[in-house]
Amino acid sequence: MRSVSLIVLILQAAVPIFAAPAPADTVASNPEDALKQLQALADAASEQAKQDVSSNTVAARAANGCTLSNLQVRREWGTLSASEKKSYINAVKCLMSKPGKTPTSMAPGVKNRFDDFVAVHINQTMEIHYTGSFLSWHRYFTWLYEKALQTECGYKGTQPYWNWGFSALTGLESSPIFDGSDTSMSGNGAAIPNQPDILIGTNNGLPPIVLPPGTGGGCVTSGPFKNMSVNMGPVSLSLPGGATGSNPAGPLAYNPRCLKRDLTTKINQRFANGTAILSNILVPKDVDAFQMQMQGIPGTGNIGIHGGGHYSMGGDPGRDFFVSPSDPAFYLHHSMIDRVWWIWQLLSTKERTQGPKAVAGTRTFLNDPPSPNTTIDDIINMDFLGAPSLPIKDLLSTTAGPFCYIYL
Ligand SMILES: *[C@@H]1O[C@H](CO)[C@@H](O)[C@H](O)[C@H]1NC(C)=O
Ligand SMILES: *[C@@H]1O[C@H](CO)[C@@H](O)[C@H](O)[C@H]1NC(C)=O
Ligand SMILES: *[C@@H]1O[C@H](CO)[C@@H](O)[C@H](O)[C@H]1NC(C)=O
Ligand SMILES: *[C@@H]1O[C@H](CO)[C@@H](O)[C@H](O)[C@H]1NC(C)=O
Ligand SMILES: [Cu+2]
Repeated sequence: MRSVSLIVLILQAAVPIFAAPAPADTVASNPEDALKQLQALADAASEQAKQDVSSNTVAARAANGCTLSNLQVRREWGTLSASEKKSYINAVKCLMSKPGKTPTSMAPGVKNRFDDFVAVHINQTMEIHYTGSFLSWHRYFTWLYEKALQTECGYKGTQPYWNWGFSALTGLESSPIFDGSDTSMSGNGAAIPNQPDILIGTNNGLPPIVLPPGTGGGCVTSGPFKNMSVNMGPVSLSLPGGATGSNPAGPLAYNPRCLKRDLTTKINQRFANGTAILSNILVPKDVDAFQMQMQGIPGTGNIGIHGGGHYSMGGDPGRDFFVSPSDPAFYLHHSMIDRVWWIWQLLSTKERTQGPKAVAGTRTFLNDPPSPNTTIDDIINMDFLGAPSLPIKDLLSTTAGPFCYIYL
């Protein structure tokens, strides 16, 4: 094995035609090597998706008009130009300035169009995490957000993603997403010294997971979103020391406060480094194992790449399972979650994007209370977002159903 891969390496170095390496199927333990492997897998997924679109094998199924010429390409935040980043930021601010569609009687805390998305997520949290709909629900949600930016705020680009593997190497504070510059999604919160550890999972009878505090903790002080108002929640906010915060007036009540962050590079490095991402793609062989590894298997002490991204942003609402989309960086995180799923799916396109094996799990959070298994015919309903309710089977391919996009 070793000598074969050595020969492959030498060939790659010497002969340009071998420049795109066939993705190896062992997980590199060095995060930088793993990130290269991950990119090779993403490149292969792009090629596969383009072939599917041009031969219409997937698009024909939904007859959705997805072609190579209208295929949208989502890119990593750090690869966007300054003006592309600013267009995205301005579109998000535009969404925050438009009226919401959710009736005030249903959610008094919705003050703008951005908040519509927060409210739907809060309202459905227990049916969309650790359930069979987790991946497809968040794919549809992130896409609807991208569409709102494009159609309601004139945004010409696509939804960017945050590759956590890069920020694990540089540290969050100096990453292009969180460096606090006017081309970032805003930076850290004001530093609160001597914060105690964060304890999570204290109420499920398993040993709690102890996470270190970050370098911020207070209100965000820099960048485009330093003045934004978080309007709903908290609902289930992990606070330093193991306490949980919630608004007694209710999850959808109006409770304006600053956006807080507590950037915690150690959490990013421990749970969402290049190796962790690659392992989530190469190790699980079915969707049940895939989505459990991603969200963290209770009792293992691992919060997965999904939890790793959320908890490394920290703060309020970053550490609130329900209210997390009220931090605008949420959508860059979930776009990466979707990209990981997309890469995994295209390793075995047919089984993983259609048919009963493409979903697993039940309709309730870790099946508590017990509920029926999720099926591909289950309907995803976005309440007041004004989007059609769709069966999961329409949300399994990024180039079928309502979708027509790939990732770089
Ligand atoms: C919350 O969910 C319930 C049950 O599905 C629904 O009737 C209600 O309209 C939802 N409210 C919001 C604000 O999304
Ligand atoms: C942002 O907040 C500061 C401090 O509260 C305030 O002085 C400033 O006017 C606000 N700026 C905007 C654009 O809302
Ligand atoms: C990368 O993540 C994995 C999985 O969480 C972890 O076991 C490993 O220690 C991490 N590697 C580094 C260098 O932090
Ligand atoms: C639900 O899914 C589990 C795990 O795949 C399976 O063992 C079980 O038989 C399914 N239950 C029903 C009622 O189909
Ligand atoms: Cu979520």
